[in-house]
Amino acid sequence: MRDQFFTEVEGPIRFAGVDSADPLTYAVYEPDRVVMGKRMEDHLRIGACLWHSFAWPGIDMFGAGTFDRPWLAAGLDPLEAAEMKLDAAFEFLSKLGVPYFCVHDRDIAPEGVDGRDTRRIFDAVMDMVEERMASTGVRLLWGTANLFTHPRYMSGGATNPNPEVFAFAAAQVKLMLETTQRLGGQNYVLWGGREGYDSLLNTDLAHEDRQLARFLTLVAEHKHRIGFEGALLIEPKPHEPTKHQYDRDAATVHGFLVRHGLENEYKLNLEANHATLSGHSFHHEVAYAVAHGMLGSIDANRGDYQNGWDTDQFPNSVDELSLAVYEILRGGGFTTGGFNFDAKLRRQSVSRTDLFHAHISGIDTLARSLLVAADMLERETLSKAVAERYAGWQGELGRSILDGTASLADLAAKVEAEEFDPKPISGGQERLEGEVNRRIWNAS
Ligand code: XLS
Ligand code: NI
Ligand code: NI
Repeated sequence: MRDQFFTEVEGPIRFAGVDSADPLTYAVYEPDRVVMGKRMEDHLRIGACLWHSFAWPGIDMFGAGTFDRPWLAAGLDPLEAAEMKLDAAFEFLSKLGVPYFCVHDRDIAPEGVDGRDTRRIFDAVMDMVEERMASTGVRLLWGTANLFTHPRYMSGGATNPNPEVFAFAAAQVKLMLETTQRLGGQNYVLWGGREGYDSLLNTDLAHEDRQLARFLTLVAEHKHRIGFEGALLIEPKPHEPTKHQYDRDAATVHGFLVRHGLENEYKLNLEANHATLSGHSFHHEVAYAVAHGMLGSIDANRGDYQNGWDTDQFPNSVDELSLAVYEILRGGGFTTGGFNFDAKLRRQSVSRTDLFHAHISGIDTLARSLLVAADMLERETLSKAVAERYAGWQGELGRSILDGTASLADLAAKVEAEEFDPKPISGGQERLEGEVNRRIWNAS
């Protein structure tokens, strides 16, 4: 493995505290620091993604690639380009000092001239990945298949009107699921970027619903057949690239899974920017998943308050992330999941070293949010107030309602007999907002 693409950075990046003048150090992230009985690294389980940082040249709808990424140059032999890309990626990951990475099949193994050639490239590339994982110790948080870039998928993979495309997508997922297992991946993710529609005028909604359910059932069956021990995760997003995507948000995906008897087969991979695109806060999406036992993993990033698309910026707000991390901790923390930086540089951040600055700042934001979340949990900043607010449900009336013994008529009779006259009690939102802020300002 060559070690030559990030020569400005010595690595591995070390913790040096908030007062360090060196931006290529961690200000808060200390992998071995113990927080609530667990190492920071084991709480956060940080990973970097290979798509935005290594497979995207900095193009946008109006302009050419701006980044200095020699492995993406035109005219290279696909295997030579793949090898360079993997060398760069694994040099970056080990210098950054994070335990995991995430990848789509097509980020590193492009399609060849025909099916056989595609398979030849794929096998050779995955051997290279395996070697680099072994030599660096970096592990796979999750693998996934790209079912959205190639024109064959323009009308969807699982929800394509053509069953041959469904079969093609199934074959691609089968191979990538098996490869994720071979590489020791902790999860397998399905993001349905084109599982949706652009126009209802040409779409059979009920048919596509059945197709998607069948696809997810087949994937779950195959997981059990091969004995993959990781978790299957679905990543919600409301739209982009299609106008409407079936996996809109956590609650929609959860409802779909329940409707098709798949709720024990899949969990959720929640992305901050997808939450805000769907009109929710990221805190809401995480809280929903935790409340229903559906939390799998997180794609860490952020949107832009002025733009209505998936800008995938690096997270920088402790105020927003602390509450999401709080929910994760409250739910017992990650099992197979972690924080994957599904985030990309701005197109003007052309230096390769910018990749380090972006990840370091995002990782420190997460680490700081972890400290705040742990502090809130230990001090019962929110849990006490919430428990008090619902305390009535511990009494006889509350229990009789929830265990189903009280009928509507029983309740009506009780209201009359006992002359119920419940008085409004303050929800105390501003007080709690102030208390959360105190933890954000003071946690250490
Ligand atoms: C795109 C998604 C994608 C998934 C993996 O918006 O975030 O990157 O995480 O396919
Ligand atoms: Ni994502
Ligand atoms: Ni995204």
